[in-house]
Amino acid sequence: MTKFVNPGLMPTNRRNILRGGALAGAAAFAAAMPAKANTTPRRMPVPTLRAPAPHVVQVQAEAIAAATPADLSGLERVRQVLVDPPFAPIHEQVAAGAPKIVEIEMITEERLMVVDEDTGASIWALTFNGSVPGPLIIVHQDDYVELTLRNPVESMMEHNIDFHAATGALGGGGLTHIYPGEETVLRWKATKAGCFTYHCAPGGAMIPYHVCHGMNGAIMVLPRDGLKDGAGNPLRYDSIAYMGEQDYYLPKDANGDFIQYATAGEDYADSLDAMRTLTPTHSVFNGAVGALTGETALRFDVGETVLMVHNSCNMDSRPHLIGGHGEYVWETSFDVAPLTSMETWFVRGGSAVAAMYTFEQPGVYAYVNHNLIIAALLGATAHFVVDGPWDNTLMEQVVAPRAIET
Ligand SMILES: [Cu+2]
Repeated sequence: MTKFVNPGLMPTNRRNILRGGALAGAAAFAAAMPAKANTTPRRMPVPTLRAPAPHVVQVQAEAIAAATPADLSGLERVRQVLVDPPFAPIHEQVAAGAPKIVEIEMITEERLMVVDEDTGASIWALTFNGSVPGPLIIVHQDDYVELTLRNPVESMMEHNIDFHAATGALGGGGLTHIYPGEETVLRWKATKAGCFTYHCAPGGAMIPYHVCHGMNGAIMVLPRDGLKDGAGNPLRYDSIAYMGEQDYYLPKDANGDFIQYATAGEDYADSLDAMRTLTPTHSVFNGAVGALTGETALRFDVGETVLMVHNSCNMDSRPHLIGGHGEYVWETSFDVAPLTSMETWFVRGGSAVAAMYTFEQPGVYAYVNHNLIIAALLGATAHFVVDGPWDNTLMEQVVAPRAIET
């Protein structure tokens, strides 16, 4: 296997980056190393998206050094304990009191994950807190998010985080590059209300590589007075279903079998070749085929109102709830009136969307990407199992299937 980015699979660290005379950023690292490592001729050149030029970094550093210190001493601090998807952290739908500093912690964890049990497809996933997608964060508009980001010493790679909800420094990506064994703290003000994606963005080809290895998630920034319909009436939910749609590009060997790799990063060159096809081998909800079906399907009751938060960091998606609807859909921002009575809505690649629905019938609902090839063949299907009484006025099987009389 070609070991292009990480010859000998040495963990990336600040020391070996600097020894290569390169800027922080894995694309620059890759560019500094190929003569020794690239034992197999590459079919395509290394992509040209690069780390910022030194003078740009210097200008930003000088501006930050000259900035007036922010006095947030009067703000209350609260800690939000993040939880694994598809669940949401404990939160209030309407903010109590003044804006707060919301402290959160995330670990950049590199871990081997099974993508499809039927084929044995697996990936050394790059994750926030060990899950794909990363955990859902929930704050209110004008709160401050204060993230402690840690990269375990066992990691192979540099990581960072770009919050689409944040303003400046590449969404925080420019201020959060951490190597194995490092941590950083970033605070930013949530000025925009809506659902937003976040993702790792180390630089160059490493950006899609990390994103397509699972390193993305969503933050929901609620209006301080909660969600509203187009007439300004309050809208409240009983529960949240948080789903991340993840496209994977898993390399195959000459026999068409998925290749197993020994450690994170070993698949780098093969993955870039697979990604250049723009044809995912899998596109799944919450990390793996069937992660939200069967025993792990989401469960609700008739009359329950669920807010479906759908993150799609890389590919466009068109979610549809088979047997139900998007009663209220915020495709863009919570500042605008929600779309209503939607059959299928749209998630722009690189964003997260919220859709609200109150279940009226029991049974199984399939939440799918209504590119049905992606749903049925690549994996993007989740199941909602709903309990409660059946309403014959909404639907009734008047005649069960029977032979046609001749
Ligand atoms: Cu990363």
